[in-house]
Amino acid sequence: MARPYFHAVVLFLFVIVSVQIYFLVKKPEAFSADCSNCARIGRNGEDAVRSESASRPGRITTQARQRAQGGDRARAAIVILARNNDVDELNKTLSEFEERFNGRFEYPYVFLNDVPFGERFKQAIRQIIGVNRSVSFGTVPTDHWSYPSWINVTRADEARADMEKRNIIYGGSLSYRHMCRYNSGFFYRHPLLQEYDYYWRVEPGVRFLCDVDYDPFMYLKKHNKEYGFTIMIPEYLETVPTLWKTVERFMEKYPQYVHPKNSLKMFQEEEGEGKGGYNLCHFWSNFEIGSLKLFRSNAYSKYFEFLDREGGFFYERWGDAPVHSLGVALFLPKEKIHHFEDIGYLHQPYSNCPANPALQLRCNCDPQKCESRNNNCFNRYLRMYRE
Ligand SMILES: Nc1nc2c(ncn2[C@@H]2O[C@H](COP(=O)(O)OP(=O)(O)O)[C@@H](O)[C@H]2O)c(=O)[nH]1
Ligand SMILES: [Mg+2]
Repeated sequence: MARPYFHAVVLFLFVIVSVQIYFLVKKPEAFSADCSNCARIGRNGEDAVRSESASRPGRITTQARQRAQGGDRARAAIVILARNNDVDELNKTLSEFEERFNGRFEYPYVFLNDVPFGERFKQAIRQIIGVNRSVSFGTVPTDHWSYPSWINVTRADEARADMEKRNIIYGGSLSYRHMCRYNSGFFYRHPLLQEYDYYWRVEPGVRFLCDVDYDPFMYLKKHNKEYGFTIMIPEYLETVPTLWKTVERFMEKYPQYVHPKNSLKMFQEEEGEGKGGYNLCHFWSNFEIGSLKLFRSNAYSKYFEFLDREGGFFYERWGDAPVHSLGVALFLPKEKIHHFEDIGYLHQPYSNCPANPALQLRCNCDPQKCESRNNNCFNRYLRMYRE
């Protein structure tokens, strides 16, 4: 090769290599493939995350994100039963939930509805959580959200009219009853949930008041726990007058399903309270992080079937909270139930706020004004737990 040409080629190669080195060192994200979100997750994204997070309450740190995404993950989903017109409430709830937890862990979302979700809803959700995230939208099968054949519809109509007259909350609502029955015995059977082992129930409008910087699903898994709650409160007696008796009959008929170390005592009136019937306490099921194994078990299936045959979802107004709680109590020993004391949570009008300063992870709540403690139901749980 002639000398001038040789120099030109060497110079050309030098320039090419220098440019590549410059981009690799200074702008690594320019080389990562198919990454629309690089400012947040690229190697150089650390600064972007810090500066972005400095102005926002959730503060997703790079270390937290790496820890979250590098560690073991559970087969788990965030499950949200919602209506098409819940978009505004979901916007607030999910923005906070992403900020506080799921922006780091990126667990998939499953939205369920008794009617198909409209395009507007789906687009709004994708916009809130980001188009690169996993989200699915499912419709509830009609027979999971309608009267079963054995229900006397006239009797159900009369019961609703009567409860409405007595001003019982949601007493006159048929859709509320379908919702409670669905959450009690069907949500975990939805085809979109079949690939998961754990779920976190989230409702439109709820708030998450503290950062959650660890994976609660993995916590349950590692500690062999199956049901997690934040708040316990008493149920309205008028909505469940025969539920306890029905559960007692279930236990008589199917003693083989009741766990020998069950936790039922927690829900039973003590001396001085009554005659050993239901104390009306329940885990407030608008928040749940749990294993789907419990609900898919033969024991729970038989239990739900037994309750459903009685018709109390329609002739009374059995809520999914007492139904889940009594199921949990029947089939799980206390060691498998977990109080997520550290998860700051608000579903009007009650909240949970960690009292222990060590658990106050950038919380936006006041433990002094927190109803989840110092109520009879939670105290009952604590006493049982410590026994
Ligand atoms: N798709 C659908 N979701 C419902 C319906 N009724 C209630 N839900 C959902 O069921 C959950 C509980 O309902 P909510 O109105 O919050 O009841 P509350 O918490 O007992 O006052 C929420 O996730 C609602 O979005 C309904 O008719 N259709
Ligand atoms: Mg609610």
